[in-house]
Amino acid sequence: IVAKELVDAVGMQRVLTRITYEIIEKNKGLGNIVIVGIKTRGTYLAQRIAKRIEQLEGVAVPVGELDITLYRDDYHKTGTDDPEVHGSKIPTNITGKSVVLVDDVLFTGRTTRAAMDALMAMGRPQKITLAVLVDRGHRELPIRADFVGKNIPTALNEQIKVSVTEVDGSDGIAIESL
Ligand code: 3GP
Ligand code: 5GP
Ligand code: MG
Repeated sequence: IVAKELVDAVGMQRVLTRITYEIIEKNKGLGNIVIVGIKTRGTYLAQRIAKRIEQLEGVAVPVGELDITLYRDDYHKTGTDDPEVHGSKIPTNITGKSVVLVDDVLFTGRTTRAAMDALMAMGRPQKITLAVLVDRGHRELPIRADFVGKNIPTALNEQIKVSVTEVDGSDGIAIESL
């Protein structure tokens, strides 16, 4: 496996700060917003965005999480199986809210679709938007992100490695070719 660092810790911090400003701009007043991270790393990114919003705007934003995993663990092949929602912790009723979904990597779009299904089953959000740290392309559904950290075109045999301090001990984005 050959790994190449694309974004270092400082760069990742900048990207998250930019996404946070974009979310603030698109959600005037922030009173209606709920941030929902997709486990595992999306959860930590969601918490950081919420913390940054609080630092910048003085507004405490509710943060929730969805646990979505692939039905089978052969996730390097695309288009084989669909992700399933295994659990969720959403701190508030999302009906009427502007939900910002947060994930580390957007690939086929199937995880996002499963996340939207789960949210819709819980209530009727006024709006759902999507923030991702990396868009690696290869969509298989008509899904796009509203807030994108980095567009990183990949080959199917490449993989994006997202590290977050909370799980991996450091922040960064790397690309690995298998
Ligand atoms: P995450 O839970 O923090 O997103 O799916 C388990 C981990 O494997 C994911 O961590 C993700 O980083 C990594 N991973 C790498 N490639 C893939 C992929 O194609 N699909 C999925 N679901 N996870 C992948
Ligand atoms: P999708 O459902 O859009 O195909 O894939 C999105 C989910 O799979 C995300 O939660 C993401 O963590 C994971 N994923 C897909 N491709 C990659 C990748 O190259 N790197 C990492 N880190 N995660 C990936
Ligand atoms: Mg993920």
